[in-house]
Amino acid sequence: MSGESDKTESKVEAAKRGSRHLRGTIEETLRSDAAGFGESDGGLLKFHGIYQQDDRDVRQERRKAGLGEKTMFMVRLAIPGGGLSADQYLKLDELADRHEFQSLRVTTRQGLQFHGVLKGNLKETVGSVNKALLTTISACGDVERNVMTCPAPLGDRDHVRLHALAGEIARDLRPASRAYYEIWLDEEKVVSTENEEPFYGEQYLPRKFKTGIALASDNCIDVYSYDCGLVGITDGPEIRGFNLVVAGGLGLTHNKPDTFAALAQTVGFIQAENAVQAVRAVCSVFRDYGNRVDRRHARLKYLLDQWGLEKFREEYVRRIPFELAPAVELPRPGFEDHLGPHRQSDGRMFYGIYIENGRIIDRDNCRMKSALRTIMREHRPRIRLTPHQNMLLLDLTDAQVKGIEATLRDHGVRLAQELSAARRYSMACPALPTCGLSMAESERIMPSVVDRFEEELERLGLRDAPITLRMTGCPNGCSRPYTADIAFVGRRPDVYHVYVGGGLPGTRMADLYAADVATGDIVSVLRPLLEAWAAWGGGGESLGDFYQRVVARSTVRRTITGKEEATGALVQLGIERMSG
Ligand code: SRM
Repeated sequence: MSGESDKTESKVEAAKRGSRHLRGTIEETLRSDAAGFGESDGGLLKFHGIYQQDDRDVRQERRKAGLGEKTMFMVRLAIPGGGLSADQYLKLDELADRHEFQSLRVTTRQGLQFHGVLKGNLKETVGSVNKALLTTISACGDVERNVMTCPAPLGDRDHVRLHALAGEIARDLRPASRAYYEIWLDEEKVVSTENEEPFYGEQYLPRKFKTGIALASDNCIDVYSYDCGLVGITDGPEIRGFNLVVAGGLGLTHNKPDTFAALAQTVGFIQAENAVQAVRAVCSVFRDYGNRVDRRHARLKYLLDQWGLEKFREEYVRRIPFELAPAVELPRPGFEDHLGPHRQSDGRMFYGIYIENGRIIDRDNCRMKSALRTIMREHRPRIRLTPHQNMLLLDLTDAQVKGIEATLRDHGVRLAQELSAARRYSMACPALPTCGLSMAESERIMPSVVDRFEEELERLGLRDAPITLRMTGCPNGCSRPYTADIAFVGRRPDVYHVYVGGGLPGTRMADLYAADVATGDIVSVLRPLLEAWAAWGGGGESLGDFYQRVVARSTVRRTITGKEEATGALVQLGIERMSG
């Protein structure tokens, strides 16, 4: 299927092919005394929603003591559209206490993660997740990942349809192999594994494949960052159809210019009833033509780069039994984080809680985990996790909203509507100590970086000006840094590349603004730009828009009466050199 010869396929491809549809020797290793899994089973575990990691905080110390790594696991749930019930949440909350990190973490794709799961607890954890009618299957691995959609429960037909569709796509592209159920849920073993995966085949996809569904008016899911996106076009309360966008992706490798982040491109318009088939067909092009030799290039964006949009469209059209119409022209989308209190169209309320970097944990000054547990027990709301690592509670009365706010305050949790824009829109990936790819801190230092920005923005009168700050510990793009107004991307311990010029609507890539900046200099390196933004834009436009309009487009020298000082400041401070 890959179109590549066996001689050149990557090691991961060989491991998948020899795995009997994701079984490998996972079951044997689980039963053994081994601390962890070997390389090829480690790769297969990802399809089951499990990453083998080690505690990097103690890595050196253990090495010096002649000990091996402290092996532990991250377990990720795939939750289409981020929807779960209060009972399900309470079960997960309880499970989290059994693991080293005693936390739950909302991910940037509306999933949830446990960190610090020990090998001996893996089976019980996965089993308990399934008992709660949730799953970890295909949360990771070379398959369709968690399908995202706007979490807002406005009660309108269009939003209901989006959530139903996210579930349908997830089910349609879930691996068919029974391996997961045999290993984790003790189901009877199938007699023959031949032809067990009619869609994926024995090698699955060349790498991960991500899908998101947005409405044209609100890109809160960052739809242009994924392999496949459906942008909903409404006709009154109904979704008429979708613009199909393909081949976005944010991962790149420092100093390897042949790797890049890219926004998805628009292929055409499809009728709503064809949406599941439309996504499946995009996925099948990737399955059949994606790179299986070099995993660094194994994303749909590299295939599109090689083919061009026309060739992709021709191949795509050959695979679909429905019409691909010309795309509908769309204005720039809006962005809503949906936090705070909102009225649903059925008259009830929903309420968005800000969770700093998605980490649900009890700390001295903010007992988020206890607050949420209390709220779930008392109010039993439906839940939607958001693509910005936050949580919405649905179907509430006005009195319940008041009660929820009181509980949050009692536990030291700040309400979203009281936060600065900089904090409310910020995101960071987990990075150290769990992520094996991380080169620098992210989640652990982001709160203090935001503190410093808040001070600076307050000083400039920009406290509520629209700005999104994102941080990652490496260039893989997990908190979607390249679509942010400002992003810090880890290079090595305490050093980051600084990117500027994206924005919340998610339709633009940021530029590399300053390379190799020490953590301590992160604010000072941006101060001239922030000052110019305050003087020129007055914070009325987002920082990214200001940067694109004034700085990147080389309009620095444009003289606007009364703004010469700011112009001078920009030129003087070297911002001019970034133009063009
Ligand atoms: Fe990611 C790998 C965490 C969203 C691009 N990502 C990883 C791993 C699993 C590290 C590893 O492979 O060993 C990280 C685990 C850290 C930990 O300790 O938990 C990790 N990624 C995350 C999460 C948890 C970040 C977060 O702050 O929430 C997100 C989980 C989402 C989910 O529920 O599925 C997460 N990762 C993303 C996104 C953003 C998105 O999809 O919305 C991206 C950029 C979009 C894209 O895919 O292009 C992203 N993660 C990557 C990549 C780069 C892929 C590439 O094309 O090169 C890697 C590296 C890899 O896969 O080899 C990666």
